Amino acid sequence: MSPAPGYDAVVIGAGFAGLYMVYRLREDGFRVLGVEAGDGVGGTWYWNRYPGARCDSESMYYSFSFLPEFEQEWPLEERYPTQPVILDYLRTVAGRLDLPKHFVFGARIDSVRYDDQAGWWTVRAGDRLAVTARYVITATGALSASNRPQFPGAALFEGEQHSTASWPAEPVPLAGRRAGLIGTGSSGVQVLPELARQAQSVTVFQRTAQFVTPARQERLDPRLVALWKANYQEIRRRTKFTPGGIPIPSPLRSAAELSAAEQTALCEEAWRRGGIWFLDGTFSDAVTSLETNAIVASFVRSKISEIVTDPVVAEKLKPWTHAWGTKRVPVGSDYYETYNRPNVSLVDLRQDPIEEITARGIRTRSGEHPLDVIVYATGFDALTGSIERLHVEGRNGDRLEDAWAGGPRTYLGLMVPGFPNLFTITGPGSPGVVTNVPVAIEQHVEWIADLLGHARDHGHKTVEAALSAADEWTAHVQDVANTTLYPTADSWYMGANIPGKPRVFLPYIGGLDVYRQRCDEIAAAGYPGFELGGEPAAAAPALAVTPAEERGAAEVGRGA
Ligand code: NA7
Repeated sequence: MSPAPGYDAVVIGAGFAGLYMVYRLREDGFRVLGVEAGDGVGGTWYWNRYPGARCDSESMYYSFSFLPEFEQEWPLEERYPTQPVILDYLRTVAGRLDLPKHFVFGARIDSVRYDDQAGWWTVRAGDRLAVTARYVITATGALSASNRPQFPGAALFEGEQHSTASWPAEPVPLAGRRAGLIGTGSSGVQVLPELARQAQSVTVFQRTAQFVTPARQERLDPRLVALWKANYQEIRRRTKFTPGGIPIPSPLRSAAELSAAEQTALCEEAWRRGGIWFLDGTFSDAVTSLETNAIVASFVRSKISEIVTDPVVAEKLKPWTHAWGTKRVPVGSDYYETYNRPNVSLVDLRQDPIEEITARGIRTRSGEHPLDVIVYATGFDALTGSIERLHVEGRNGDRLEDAWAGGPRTYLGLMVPGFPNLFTITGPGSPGVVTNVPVAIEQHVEWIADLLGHARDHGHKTVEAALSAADEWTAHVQDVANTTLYPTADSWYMGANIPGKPRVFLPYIGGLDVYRQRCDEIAAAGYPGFELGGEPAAAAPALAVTPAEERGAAEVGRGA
């Protein structure tokens, strides 16, 4: 018998992607181990448990589509699901599918190495776990490697410091305390109103003003939910063939086709409906035409003036540094309104930058702001960070960080040349983060599982992206982005939020529908652009395990 790795596949992460990948591969008869850094399932929704955390996608779309019976049972109560609701959903799904027993929890992977001779990977989490597997699938989330800027003096601060991206499980006491909030992206926009409600005062340290869209959170009408559930399968079917994973009609007309009064009426109506209706529902050319973009931007600025009573604060909140939509647009509840509270103040870091953190607070150029709690809502090393932090070494010991030093190069966002049998769900070059993410995840998972089934059926031991295919796809990702205004902004889409990160457009914005079709065509044609083959050559230990892993492996039943 030829030597075999311990598992067919190791899946890293237990969010939407990891749970479904483990489930699907097990259904297909593969021996799979899931590994997760957190103590439980949930991924993003496990870590981002700050007050006010919720999803920007509406409840009826933000779930798995492969559980038709369960989706009838699961209650849909609010327009946008909150973090506790989504975490409960994922825990319930995991429990129903009996998935936790196939995971090792509390194990943060810090080394993923390919053995050229054996043709398999060794995956380690410190001294907690070491396993071998033919395939490694990263389900680590595109927005999970958090970015916490190191301000001078931070270690001296005598109060508490927390990141929204790894918020404590227990509530952080805020009553009677002075909070400082750094960052006004989606997380900062969500947490601010909650901080303001609970804390004695909040000082917001804003580096870039944002175009925030009102969420219009509300209880869902049970009659609407019933209608929804009666038609769920058809809605799901349609959802799969939309660019963004949400079946709302795309605007057909450019701003130029409308009179000024019609433009304003359209913006007003989209603003009234909130959320996706404003993000994707105004003009067909909102992120491709500078003129149209200026109309939308100017409309949002006018709303800021209407809502924020202090004109000086309103001016500071108006974005002028980037085109509307080119940085991820936060969807907020009472965000601008919160600046009308007497306990909220705003520091514009472009005028008054942070110089240091002191024992008592944050010192900006104009003076010290005394604080008891500092909240960092400073974002993520998006798309590449969570994969690079695994310290992946592929063929010949080549490091992924080196392969991506000039920017990530992938085929379909799913594979990297030189890293055989490694798959990256929602990796750079995937449309994931510019869609309703679970819909993209399901596409990726199903497509990867089909490819692994194909490889097994045809006796292939390795699957690898061809260099030429990856180069072509990577160039295509940039070409599509360059037809829009997106690359003009300093955004995490461009890697601009991380000092030293190469400036390339990271996600694929050609649309999930177009992407899906391309993937389907590739599968139907026998996977051109992928090299299939490579019989593993030499003997290697069947399973490399540390004592801790023996316990872990016993816990998970070795995926059998
Ligand atoms: P974002 O959207 O990257 O926002 C991070 C915020 O933190 C943003 O306002 C940044 O300003 C600010 N930031 C980052 N570094 C600093 C430093 N050094 N000093 C001051 N301010 C800083 O992350 P979120 O967590 O809000 O949202 C991420 C995604 O998660 C979101 O888009 C959804 O898809 C879910 P900047 O704009 O870079 O000037």
